[in-house]
Amino acid sequence: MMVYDKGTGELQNWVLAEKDFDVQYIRKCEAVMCQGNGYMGVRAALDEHYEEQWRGTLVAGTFDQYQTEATELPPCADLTNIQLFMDGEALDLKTGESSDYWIQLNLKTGILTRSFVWTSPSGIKAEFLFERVVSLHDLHLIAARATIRFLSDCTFAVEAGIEGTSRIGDPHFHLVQAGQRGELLQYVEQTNQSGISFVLTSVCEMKVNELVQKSAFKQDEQNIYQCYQVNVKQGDTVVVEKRSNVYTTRDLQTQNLSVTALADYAASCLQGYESFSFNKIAQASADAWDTKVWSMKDVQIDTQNQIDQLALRFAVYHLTVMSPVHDNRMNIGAKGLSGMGYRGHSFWDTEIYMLPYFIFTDPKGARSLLEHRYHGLESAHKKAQENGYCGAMYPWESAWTDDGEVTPSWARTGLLEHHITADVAFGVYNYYEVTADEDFMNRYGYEIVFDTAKYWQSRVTYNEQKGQYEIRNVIGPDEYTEDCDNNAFTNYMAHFNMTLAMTYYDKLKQINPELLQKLSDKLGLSGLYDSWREKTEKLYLPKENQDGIVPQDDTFLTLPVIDITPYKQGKAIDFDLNVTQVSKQADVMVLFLLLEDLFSSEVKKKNFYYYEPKCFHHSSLSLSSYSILASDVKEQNVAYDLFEKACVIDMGQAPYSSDDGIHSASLGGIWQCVVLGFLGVRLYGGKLRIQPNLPQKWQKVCASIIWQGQRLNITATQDTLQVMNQGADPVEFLTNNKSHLCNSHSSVEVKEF
Ligand code: IFM
Repeated sequence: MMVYDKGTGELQNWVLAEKDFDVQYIRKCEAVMCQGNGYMGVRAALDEHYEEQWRGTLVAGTFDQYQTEATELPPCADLTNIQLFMDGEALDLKTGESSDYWIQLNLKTGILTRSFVWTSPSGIKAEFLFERVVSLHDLHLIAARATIRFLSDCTFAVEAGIEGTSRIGDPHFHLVQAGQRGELLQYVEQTNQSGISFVLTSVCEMKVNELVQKSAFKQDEQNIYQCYQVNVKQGDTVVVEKRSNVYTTRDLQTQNLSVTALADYAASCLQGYESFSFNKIAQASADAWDTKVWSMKDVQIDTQNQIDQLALRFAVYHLTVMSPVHDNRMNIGAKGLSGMGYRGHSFWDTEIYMLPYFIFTDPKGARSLLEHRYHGLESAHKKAQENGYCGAMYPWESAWTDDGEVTPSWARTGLLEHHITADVAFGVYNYYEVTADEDFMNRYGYEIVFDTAKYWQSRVTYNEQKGQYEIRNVIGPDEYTEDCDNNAFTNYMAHFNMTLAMTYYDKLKQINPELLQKLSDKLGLSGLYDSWREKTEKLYLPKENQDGIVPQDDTFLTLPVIDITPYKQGKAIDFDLNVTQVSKQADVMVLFLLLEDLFSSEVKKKNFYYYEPKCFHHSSLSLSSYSILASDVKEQNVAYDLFEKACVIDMGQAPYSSDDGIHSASLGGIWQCVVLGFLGVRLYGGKLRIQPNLPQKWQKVCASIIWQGQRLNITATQDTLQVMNQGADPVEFLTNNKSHLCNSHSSVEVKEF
């Protein structure tokens, strides 16, 4: 069973813990306690081996294709193993007797610890403490320490090294070389299809009562180890420290090095840490968590329900671990770097669910994610051409920038889920308005928006009878409704994309005609403006019907309605999801959130109560969207209830729910529920709006955001709002439809909203 918070005192609401060793939670723990730094994700696999484990270290961007399967992010050889033997018996918590078991992830420092007392089947007893850190200070570094205090005499042995055999998934690698390099172990392997070389280097040190021990080297076919064997007495303490690093030939900083030179470099970096104890490495990483993350991005909630605070920190922790924002050739996977689910691919999840967090807290990171989309334009052109369209049609699932569409062939989403192209353009708009980063727009943003708008004008089809343009044969966000016409979300977003292109076109004509000319020549924009105008004027945008309901698509509202309550309670689905008014996830709601001023509050509320009872929330993206919408229409209790449900998608009790990785979008969504929903921070008509709506159980929320380069500290209670501007320039914001000016280094208080 997951126990939520083990933290006390200053660490209260910082520690995610699991009591008892329970194999049915082993994989979920690996994912929810995954450590990392955006460069790599290291599942929290236990140091010793169990067949239930899915050990895995994933390095962002290192995709490979196995046979004809869709390309995926494969786990490299394992560096986390430390196997312990007492009188020849391997530490194995499934045997013997254990007590006082705890595994805990300290979100504040990023350190994973595990402690217990174990008595082997033959009666040897010891206390164990394992600690591990994946450094946020040096993105390539992993450090671990095992401390064993013996309560019996025995012969104690250790094997720790680099294992090619203990990982899951298809065979993606071949071994290039493995062996000793002075004191170090070094392992070089290469992906079979994409040819990426991984250089894994590791070193151990073992002390018995402070005395350093000598190790021996062992190798079997795909594994290399440092081994120790000593006789220990009751009361002795053994400390094993293991340091490892990971480099690949895809790394930006070392991309010009040959594999041999990279191996030399990796070895020298690890030797550079020779004088560094685990404590030093862990401290440097904890300091990085403090300066890069918590001192800037912690959202503090004064709540009757402490789990809310932990959930928020859990989300921010994972948003850090999962996001390769150090490299603009990479995007965030739907399971981050915490598991093999969705093969490491990126979806609309990035722009709609994770990007807002980066836009408001780490604009540089947000820019990197959008630059990744810029680098994907070639692939998007290819997809458009293959489908008979113009411009840039983004792949529904993407991996490496030039891999193109990587949705597995059995999934129809790759063929039909087209809204992602407009979602990317929306991401550009959102980023630009909040950051005012003109340099990004000049280099990348305008081009993305024009190119995607070029696609949409070729994608729409004219319905002679109705005298309107339509978008037929799509899957909208609700993936249970396959192949529909005029999905409201898709149509409105396509309209938004083309309108945005016209707005930017007009703007550039005035302020930067040279750039407009350059882009026009490059993209062939001539004549497109008229096409955008005609198509936006005549594109069918489904309006609310006489009951105030915006039809999700042309047929959804005509389908039979069924009560899905029994199915939500566990009844097996025994009807066709595609021809019933049921949805997998938020659809029309996302439209209301992104294009909020197109619909009245009354319409939003009616639609919320129409669609929510028909929604299974089978996608982890769904609950947060519904929660924010409920906040928007002032249904605070409902919003809070949905938020709480979103919080337990990964952190909750269900044993296998996150085995193949955490749910990235849901974690971005949790942050959004609080900051965009309850705190009411929004981009509204190009302005910053802050309209708090705290749940009853909350007394106060404090968050820090960056608006157009100025850092704002926002504090809201049930009836007051305080905005403190730490920046050098004044910031204007809207609350209660009134504009407030917050001068540099001063604060504004608003009462009664
Ligand atoms: O992008 C989502 C989609 O909306 C629902 N299925 C899972 C995908 C990845 O998270």
